Parts: sequence; structure tokens; C-alpha cells
Amino acid sequence: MVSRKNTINLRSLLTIFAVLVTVLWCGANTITTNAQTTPRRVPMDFTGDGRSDWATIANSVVGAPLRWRIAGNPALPGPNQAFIREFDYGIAGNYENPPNNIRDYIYPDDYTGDRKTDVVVWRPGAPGIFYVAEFPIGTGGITLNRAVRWGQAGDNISPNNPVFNPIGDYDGDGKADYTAVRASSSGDLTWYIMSSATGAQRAVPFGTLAGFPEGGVYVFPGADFNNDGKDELVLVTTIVEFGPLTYYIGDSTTGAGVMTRQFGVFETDYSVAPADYTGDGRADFVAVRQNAAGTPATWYINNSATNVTTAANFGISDPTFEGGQDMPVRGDYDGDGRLDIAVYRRSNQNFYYFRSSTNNTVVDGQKFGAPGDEPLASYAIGYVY
Ligand SMILES: [Ca+2]
Ligand SMILES: [Ca+2]
Ligand SMILES: [Ca+2]
Ligand SMILES: [Ca+2]
Repeated sequence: MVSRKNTINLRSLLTIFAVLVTVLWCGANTITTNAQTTPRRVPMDFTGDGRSDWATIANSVVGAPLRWRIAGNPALPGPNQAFIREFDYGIAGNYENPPNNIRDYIYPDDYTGDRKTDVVVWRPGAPGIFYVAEFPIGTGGITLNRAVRWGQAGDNISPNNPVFNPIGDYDGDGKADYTAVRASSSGDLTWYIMSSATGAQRAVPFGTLAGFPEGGVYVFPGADFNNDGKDELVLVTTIVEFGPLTYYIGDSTTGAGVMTRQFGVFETDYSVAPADYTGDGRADFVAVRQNAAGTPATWYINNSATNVTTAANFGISDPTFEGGQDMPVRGDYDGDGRLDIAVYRRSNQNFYYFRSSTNNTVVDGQKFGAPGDEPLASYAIGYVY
């Protein structure tokens, strides 16, 4: 069962952070600003104000409770103070040979339609179960809102690949839909989706694991590429080990191909799950290239509509991908409807981001999290293990 423990704090954050040391970024950025159309689910927006919150998780001891730490963004009510919640929810595990390890999949999203991210894990098994809890904004601790049986043993597994998050809003009602992906014996994938609007269940054939190197596959959360309010299916593969990545975007009703794009390189890049960085309502492709250790990383953002790629340097490269340096995080921290170029620096527990609302001329951030924590917003990001 999901463990329930809650610690509620309202305490000073150390700083709203000012030290933006040295040259962590440079280089051109030509992203254009367009009017945002429909409001979308904002990643890790537990408080529902349209800005991603500062969220980390302790997920290092197999079998131990997952400890979630979330601080409201912006810090309120005044400078140097933030709304903070810490609680245990779900069970930690590791990503190797997942059928043989205790492991909850961490799938926070808005499943209830109040525009606040819910605290959610999916526990593999027969059946798989989504445990959904409302984020505890008030006092009283975290309580289970619903347990939804969905999926079966063996779902959501690609050998040696932890990046397997198929959650999306595939019917366009603003709520995440329960989704599990199953590979046939020949590797062909079927996406099992339960509509949050109607409860209707459907099986959508899309993509395959066959013919790709082990571990060279990411299943990413759904994203809207044609601005119709419904997410498409997102599958990413390499053809040769450690080579270029190809994104396959599928219609979430028929499984028909919507778009195919080669972008990024498995060996050198963090691949951020597609989302709208340009502000046109269509998800874009993001590859964060890890250059020589200690030098700036390069964010390549491919506008999916125009196929134009921009580059911006931000954060510190770690070509070992061991997570000790900057990890990209996926969120809209300034709340302008566009995702931001952003990292979490585990060595000093700081989030740093380019405000997209300033066309990436202003860096902001927040210190938050405990040593050893991982940023929650890195869980839909693929990289070499
Ligand atoms: Ca939905
Ligand atoms: Ca769509
Ligand atoms: Ca876009
Ligand atoms: Ca933004």
C-alpha cells in the first residue's frame, strides 16, 4: 500500500537565490514569442497557479518509501518564504530488470481536472494500479483519492530503459488519461488508454521495440503536436546503439503516424519529453547536449511546426550522465505558458532557469531539495544509463 506520512512545514528557504555564478550560459537564442492559445496542463504545478513548482524526490533506497518534497513557486507569502510539503508516497526501486524489483513508476499529472498536479504512482503488477492522491495543499496530510486498476504484469517495460511514461490527455478534456503500454512477443506496442472523459477503453497499436538496440527506446508522455487539445503518442528510438534519435508521433485514436523527426543523439544528449517551448501551442523537440565536462551544455530546441532549430547554452555539462551535475528539468517556471530552459544542480540543490517571458535574457531560480534528491521534473527525460 501507499505509505502515508506527512510533514508540513512553513519555513524559510535559504535564499530566493541570487548567485548566478560565472558563465553558465551564452550564445544566441532566436525563439520567437507567439500568443499562447489554450491553457494546458503545466508539469509539476501542484498548487495550480500555472507555474511549475520546485519538486524533488528521494528515490535511492530500493523498497523504501518515496519521499516527495515540494515547494510552491513563487515563494509565498513573502520573500524567502515558501509553501513546503514533504511526504512519503509510493515505493522506491531501481530501473534494472524492473519485473524483479519493487518499483513504483512516478507519474504525477492532473488526473482530476482541477489544474493541479496530483501525486501519482503506478505500481506494476497483475493488475497494475494507479494510486492517485490530491496534493495536500491544506493541513491533514496526503490521502489516497483513488486507486485505479489499469495495465497488467509486463506493461511499461523496455529492457534497461527507465524512461517509460505514456501518460497524456488523449481525449482532450484537460485530465490525464490512465495509460499502459504493452509489447507483444514480437515487440509491437499497443497503448491501452482509459478516457478520463468517458471511461471508455481503447487499444491503439503504435510503434515497436523490434529491431532497436536494448535500452535505445524512450516512451515519453503524450504531447499535442497539432494544437487540437489532444495529446499524441510519443515514441523515441535509436537505430544504431548510442546513435541519432528518431521521434515517432502517433494519433492517439488510430495509431496513425502524425510526424516523424530525427533529432538529437542518444550518446551525448539529454532528451526532454516534447512540450511547447515556442508558444504556438504545439509541442517541440528538445535535446540538451552535454559538451566537455564543466563547460556549458547546449539546448537545441526544434520547433516542430517549422522544423527550425535554435541553440542556447545553459547549465553545466556532464557527459557522464551520472546526475551529479546539472540535470534538465521540464517545466514552466515563470508561468507564461511556454516551457523554460531549466536545470537542477544536485551539487547545491538549486533550480536555475531562463525566464522564457524575457526571451531568455533573465536567469532565475530557487534553492530547494535535500542532498541526494532527484528533481521530479527530470522523470520524463531520457539519457544514457
Ligand atoms: Ca483526458
Ligand atoms: Ca493533438
Ligand atoms: Ca511549439
Ligand atoms: Ca515559461
